Amino acid sequence: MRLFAAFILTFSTLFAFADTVYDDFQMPESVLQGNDGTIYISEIGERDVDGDGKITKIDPQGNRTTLAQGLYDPKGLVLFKDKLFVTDRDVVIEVNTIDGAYGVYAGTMSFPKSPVFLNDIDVDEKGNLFVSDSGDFKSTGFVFKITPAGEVSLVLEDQSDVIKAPNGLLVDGDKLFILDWGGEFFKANLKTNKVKKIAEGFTGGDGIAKNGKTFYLSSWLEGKIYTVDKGKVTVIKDGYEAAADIALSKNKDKLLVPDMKAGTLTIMDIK
Ligand SMILES: [Ca+2]
Ligand SMILES: [Ca+2]
Repeated sequence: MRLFAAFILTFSTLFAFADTVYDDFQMPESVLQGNDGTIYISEIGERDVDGDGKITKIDPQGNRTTLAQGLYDPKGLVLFKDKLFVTDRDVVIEVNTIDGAYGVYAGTMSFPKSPVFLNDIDVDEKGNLFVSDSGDFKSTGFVFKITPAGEVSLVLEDQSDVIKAPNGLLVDGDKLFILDWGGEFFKANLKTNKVKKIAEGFTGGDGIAKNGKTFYLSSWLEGKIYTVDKGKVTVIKDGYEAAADIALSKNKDKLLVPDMKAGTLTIMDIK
């Protein structure tokens, strides 16, 4: 597995357009890269099985280690001040990025509605976390906000007939971008609670990344990566088995794509 990654790394150095592929992950759902270059990956293990979920990290030299293990079905990841926040089924956990020690940050009982399928997570500049609950993946989803004091509330509650099964989240100031599993991509204003549909057709929508005005969206069901640029939708990559929650690299020149069914992490050149 290391040899394989090393070979692909060498290969991609020779041919700048080739992707770097790491394999042998157990249902990778989400990925991000910290400012020091470390890549973090959540691995579900077997779905609905407790204890086999973990967070793996790849250091800038390409060394792969387990940061935290014994989780349930970890999914969305976000870093805030060297703490890694992770959705894990019906709780949000906080992981120390140095030693991997973790604990529950927002427990099931602190949510105003019982969480069903906590999925993506993002953070604003003040440290407020936004967490999607995809519910039954049809119409029972919600978005929660968790303040730095640990208070959990529902956001956009009056838009629950519009936002049905939120998966990908991306917060940018007062704006919250939401990719719904049903395929719609929304921009919500967190001050006015107004929601606008930007684009649609991303059936099985999963992750959102943003670089300037360009959005990158993944479809888990279609195995595709899209860009949305001023409303123009383009497929930039196809053929994944299940493209999950994507992220931009720290230099914003690469897109990190976990393929949950293939068990791979692809680092794709987007320059
Ligand atoms: Ca599991
Ligand atoms: Ca997701």
